[in-house]
Amino acid sequence: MIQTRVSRLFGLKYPIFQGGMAWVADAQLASAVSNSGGLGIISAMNLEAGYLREQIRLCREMTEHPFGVNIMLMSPHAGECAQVAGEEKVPVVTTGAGLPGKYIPQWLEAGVKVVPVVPSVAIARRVAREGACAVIAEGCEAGGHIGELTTMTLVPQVADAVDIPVIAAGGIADGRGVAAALMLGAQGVQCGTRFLAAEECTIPQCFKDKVTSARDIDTMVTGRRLGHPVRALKNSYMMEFARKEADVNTSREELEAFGTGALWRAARQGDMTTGCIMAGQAAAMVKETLPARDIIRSMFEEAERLLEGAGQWRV
Ligand code: TUI
Repeated sequence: MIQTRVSRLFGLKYPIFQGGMAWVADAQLASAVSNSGGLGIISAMNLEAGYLREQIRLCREMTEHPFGVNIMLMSPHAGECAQVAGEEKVPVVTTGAGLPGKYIPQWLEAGVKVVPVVPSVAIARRVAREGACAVIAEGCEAGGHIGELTTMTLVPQVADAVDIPVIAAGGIADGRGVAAALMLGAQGVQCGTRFLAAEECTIPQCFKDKVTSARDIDTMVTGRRLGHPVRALKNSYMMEFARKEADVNTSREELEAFGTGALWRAARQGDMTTGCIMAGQAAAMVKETLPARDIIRSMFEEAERLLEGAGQWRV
């Protein structure tokens, strides 16, 4: 068994977090991952706090294991969601798309473990100083809102820079990725794209089919001009976004409006043409839909075999 500082700190059988994907990561997926020995995470998305409270309570009915909540800091409702996470005393809060500093004291006060996603060494150092108990170092192979650095370069630098445990994210979808992440100095992994194709994931089948049929070069990044780049599968929507973004006559407001509701259309309405099918580069490594339990077990069995053999490698 691969036991690490991350599995011990969060009380997990396997040191794996499920990414807090907006419009995807609900109580059903989170409880399935937590019941399988990982840390399931509910996304607060950009909705009001009532939705989050309801999902937290639903999740508690479906699992006795620890789970977490992801607060997307760009949400206009981040403040009220941060408060609900504290009031409900969720075991773990992860944050994304911003700096969580102003919320950390209230979470620590409530006994919540804080684990921000960090795209750089400087931000990792900053949140460690502010009270985070671990960080998720996410490379730009990931889906959704991303930073600039790759997992391969970010993880070892963050591991050298902070004393708290590091969880690697971005591009990890199998046991080779888990083993590599541990070799880079991480003590755990976070996977988003792999869980898009979990049986318990409630997105439409057509979204899962897009993931399992994706090739290596099927994702693209748009939104750099807005300061929040987003990786998703190539489709008409993403091509049109790229065209508008390159056109100097497209205003910032128009571009932002074009982004609004696009992920919801793909993930909840099954709109594969004018929706934004957010997924990471690891989509090409996801071949089949499986129960969360089988995804996690096979990843860690493979990683264990690889790490056992690592000492005998010769070039
Ligand atoms: O947050 C994510 N991934 C997301 S959020 C999301 S919802 C969305 N929808 C449409 C447009 C934009 C977002 C979809 N995917 N991942 C975690 C993550 N956090 N990646 C990068 C960061 C990050 C970036 C900058 C964390 C901190 C940070 O601080 C610097 C700053 O300037 O805020």
